[in-house]
Amino acid sequence: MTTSTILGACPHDCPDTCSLITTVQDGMAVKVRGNPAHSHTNGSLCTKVSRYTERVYHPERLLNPLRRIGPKGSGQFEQVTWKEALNDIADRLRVIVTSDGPQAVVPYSYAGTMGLIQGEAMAGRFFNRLGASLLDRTICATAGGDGLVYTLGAKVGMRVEFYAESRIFLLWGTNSIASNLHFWRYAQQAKRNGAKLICIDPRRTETAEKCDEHLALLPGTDGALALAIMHELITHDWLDHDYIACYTLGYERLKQRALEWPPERAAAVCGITPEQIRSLAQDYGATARQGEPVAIRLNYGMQRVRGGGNATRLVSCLPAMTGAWRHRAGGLLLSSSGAFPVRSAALEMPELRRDPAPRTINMSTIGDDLLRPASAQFGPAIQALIVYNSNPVAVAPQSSKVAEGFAREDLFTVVLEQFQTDTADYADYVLPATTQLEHWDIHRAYGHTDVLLNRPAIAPRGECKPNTQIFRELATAMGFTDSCFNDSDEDLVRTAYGDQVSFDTLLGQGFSSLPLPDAPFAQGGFPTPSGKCEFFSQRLEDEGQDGLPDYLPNYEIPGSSTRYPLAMISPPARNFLNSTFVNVISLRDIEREPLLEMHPRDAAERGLSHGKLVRVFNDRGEYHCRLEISARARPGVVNGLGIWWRKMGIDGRNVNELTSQRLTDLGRAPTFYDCLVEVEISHRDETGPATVNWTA
Ligand SMILES: Nc1nc2c(c(=O)[nH]1)N[C@H]1C(S)=C(S)[C@@H](COP(=O)(O)OP(=O)(O)OC[C@H]3O[C@@H](n4cnc5c(=O)[nH]c(N)nc54)[C@H](O)[C@@H]3O)O[C@H]1N2
Ligand SMILES: Nc1nc2c(c(=O)[nH]1)N[C@H]1C(S)=C(S)[C@@H](COP(=O)(O)OP(=O)(O)OC[C@H]3O[C@@H](n4cnc5c(=O)[nH]c(N)nc54)[C@H](O)[C@@H]3O)O[C@H]1N2
Ligand SMILES: [Mo]
Repeated sequence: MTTSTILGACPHDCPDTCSLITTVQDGMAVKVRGNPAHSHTNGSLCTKVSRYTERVYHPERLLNPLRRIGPKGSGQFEQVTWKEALNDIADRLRVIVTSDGPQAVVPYSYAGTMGLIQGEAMAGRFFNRLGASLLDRTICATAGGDGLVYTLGAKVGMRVEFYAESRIFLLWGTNSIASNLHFWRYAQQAKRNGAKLICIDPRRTETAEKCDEHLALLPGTDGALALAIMHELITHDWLDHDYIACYTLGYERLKQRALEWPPERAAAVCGITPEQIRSLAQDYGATARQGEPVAIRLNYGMQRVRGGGNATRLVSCLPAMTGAWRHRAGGLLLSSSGAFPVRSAALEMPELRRDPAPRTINMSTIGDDLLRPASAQFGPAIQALIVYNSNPVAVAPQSSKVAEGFAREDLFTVVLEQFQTDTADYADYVLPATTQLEHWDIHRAYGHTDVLLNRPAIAPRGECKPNTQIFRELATAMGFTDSCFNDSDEDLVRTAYGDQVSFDTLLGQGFSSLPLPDAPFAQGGFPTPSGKCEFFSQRLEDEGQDGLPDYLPNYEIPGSSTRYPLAMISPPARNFLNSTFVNVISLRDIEREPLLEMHPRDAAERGLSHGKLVRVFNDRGEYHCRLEISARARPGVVNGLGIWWRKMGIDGRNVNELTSQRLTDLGRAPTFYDCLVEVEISHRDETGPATVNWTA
């Protein structure tokens, strides 16, 4: 028996990007564990990824190319050879390019793997060479990301390890224990050192429970809360006047706006008490005024609403007002991804593109866009869709439209996948893709600042190929002879950072820390046009927007509708990663089945009892799931934890049946948590596919 260990990187869309050690015996991966030498991973993995081998050797892994034989969406396929599949796909694409132009072909991908190589490297080259439409990858983070860029200048912030030294610690729109587990260790260290932890989240999450305080505000009201905190900072003079004068822009104007937001006004909007706001502002402001470090961990949960970009701008003004940035344990972090010097153009080669100004399709409105006819404004109707690293039929908003679009008989759809997902069910061809244990990759992170290398631990299963190889072979089948399609995955891995990161270090220990200052903005130096923290943004003003950040109410304001009196949010279930892992039986057993959490008062008003099947509905659609009467839900807000595969839902649908395709103020992102619904008893019979014994 031969045993070896291989260093890798967790590929999943999570801030933690853990360093993995895979044990291989006689060519089989038998165990995946966290690397103790990597400080952020600290030798432990989440429940999901510690079961990674269950996913890799899952009996339902796709191992051969498949061609559709039944109606779209029916999931009926026959096995074909790679040669047949690739030649036929190339023929079909050529016909579409000839008749409608290359922009009728659309790539659709997100972060099924966060690897730079199996992500947009060879795929980018292929679509650039083809001249396909561009994809605006907005589904997760662009509202907050743009908010940050307009205020701080980039997606950068505090170093995560220094949170352990902060005194006041705000966990804002983040369920760290579920979705950023390795960060929670720093929060616990801070707490042991005497820090106060305050959670700002409509849901009483496992994280909120463990904090010293929890403000359960209404979804989409964070901007109002931030303005009221500013009001208190100003009226109590908990400000760092020197920092404001030297390193910020637009303070006087922002001050005028903030003074319009006394705690009473914000409390009425947020659905909390003025005392809660005063106390929060005092904890944050007075502690900062004493020269102690105060830190904010912001996460993407608070920017999935109409005003998500502006709310992010407002929150990210706070550390500059208080001078929190002076300390390495003070400031804010939403995402660290801007710190990584990735050579995207060298990977994706936009110069292969002949048309310099192609159209862009927004992935968040794929439902409407698939149903749009050709027009002068839109360009050609979408005729072909090539999906990889994503499961849009389950994860994109307003999924009835998405499924209707995917069901178009005249749409040619290719899906590169590891599993027969909801999206794969609609494919004309399903191409089997390797997992992280079977291919090379290199990573950046958004919750720390280390580069990670992933080496293949085992040979590809069955006939699976890495995404890169599939696009290489598709390029050959299309007759593209450019030499860039000959680059191996190892070549690409070395290209990603060039000589900015030592490859020997990566090969030796699996990771390499970026050389960064401890306190990046202690003396200003923000990567904005002015070099200052921009409370006022001339760039936004020039684009016709409000140069000052403001509170923008939701499209669907909680409590504003008598027909749909409940606001619904749909944050992640702890044991799934978006819609990934839903088919891993041991994890699904923990999450049981799709459910909706509701406050006891809202349940009583509707005569609903625990464990009943309910119908959740609005004008966009309906969805049936199990009711969980729970103290995790605040009055007026229901929580539909996601993201289940539709076909595992009780009625073959999931929570995105109810979400809308309306976009955020900045970043053109979806508004998943800006959604009103009503709930009533369901009269469906209870024998749906995912139904389990509720009392078990
Ligand atoms: N286990 C697990 N981990 C994950 C994921 C997963 O699906 N499962 N998803 C990954 C992905 S894709 C991402 S983008 C990251 C970040 O994942 P996100 O889920 O975006 O972020 P979280 O940080 O968990 O924040 C979600 C929290 O925000 C709260 N929230 C909802 N609306 C509001 C609001 O209006 N205001 C405030 N203040 N809070 C609100 C929710 O109740 C929830 O507790 O996590 C990643 N990690
Ligand atoms: N209602 C609601 N909807 C949401 C959210 C929410 O909070 N509420 N969250 C949103 C967010 S934050 C995000 S990021 C999106 C996530 O949406 P997606 O990025 O689509 O994420 P997943 O659902 O995990 O699907 C990723 C797919 O990629 C596949 N995959 C993984 N690795 C590889 C690979 O190497 N090659 C190939 N070919 N395939 C691979 C996996 O098998 C999986 O099916 O969902 C969004 N949708
Ligand atoms: Mo995400």
